[in-house]
Amino acid sequence: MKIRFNEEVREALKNKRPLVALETTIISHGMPYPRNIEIALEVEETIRKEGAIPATIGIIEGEIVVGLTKEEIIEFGKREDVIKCSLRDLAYVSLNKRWGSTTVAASINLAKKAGIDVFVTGGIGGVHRNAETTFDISADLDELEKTQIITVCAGPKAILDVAKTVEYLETKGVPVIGYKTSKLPLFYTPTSNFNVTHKVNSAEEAAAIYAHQIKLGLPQAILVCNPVPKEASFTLEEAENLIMLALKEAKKKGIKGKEETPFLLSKINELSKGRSQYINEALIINNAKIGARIAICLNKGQS
Ligand code: PSU
Ligand code: MN
Repeated sequence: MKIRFNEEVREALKNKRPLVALETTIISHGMPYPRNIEIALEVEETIRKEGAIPATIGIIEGEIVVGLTKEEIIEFGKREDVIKCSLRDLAYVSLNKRWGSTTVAASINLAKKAGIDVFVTGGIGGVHRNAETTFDISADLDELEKTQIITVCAGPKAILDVAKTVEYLETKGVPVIGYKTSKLPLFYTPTSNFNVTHKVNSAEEAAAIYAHQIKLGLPQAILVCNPVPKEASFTLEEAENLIMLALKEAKKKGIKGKEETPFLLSKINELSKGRSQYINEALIINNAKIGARIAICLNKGQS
């Protein structure tokens, strides 16, 4: 399979330096312009400052790219014809030479093929509310089952059915590791009433579990859940009120399938007058820091 790398990522792969993969759906469908661009670049800078190398993944005119250039990231943030690509969309978008942003599912698939062991995002997709009738379960979950990679997030998004998402991850054998917490963070909130599978107290510990997961021949990803900083978060009640309002709007407008997550995120942002975007920014930067530290620890262990 042909993957295009930028100079920085190619060098890092060659010299076995610590790499952190990043997705592009959060840029094209997760954050409003122009903050999407500013944050995507700041996330990359945060990773570099920690001493690791960022590799943002996307599809440009059909070409699979691991490690977008700064100009390409800006273009991803500006264009309105970028297709949100989960696994099922990759072949079509690639063959037809379109621009595609990769979700968690597509990004971890491509990151692993490129030889990267750490991936950072905001929140993963999961089992949607009312999945018992809609069957809407994000491909992110099944890909986490199949892809050995550390995925750092701020927990499943609270717009989901969290209880079902947690059960689904258990069925799939994906360990949900709390970073310095034994309670599951829910994206907008640093804590919840759900327990994580195990808690780690450091990046070293997270890297060690992953290394051991590989040694044991377990194919799954390790999901590291890093709570959003408390000073930039909603309370559980605030989040739930906003989510209920946004879900009602989505239902009224008949929004479903791949449009649901982007719609809810932008509606919640509108209803909260930009506060949810502020939270989203804080948590992704926070995840980038931890992801970079884990990548560095893993790299030390491997060399
Ligand atoms: N979390 C965010 N913003 C996002 C997403 C997650 O804060 O834009 C994206 C991710 O790319 C994730 C996708 O993989 O939403 C899930 O979409 P779906 O529920 O349609 O599988
Ligand atoms: Mn879906």
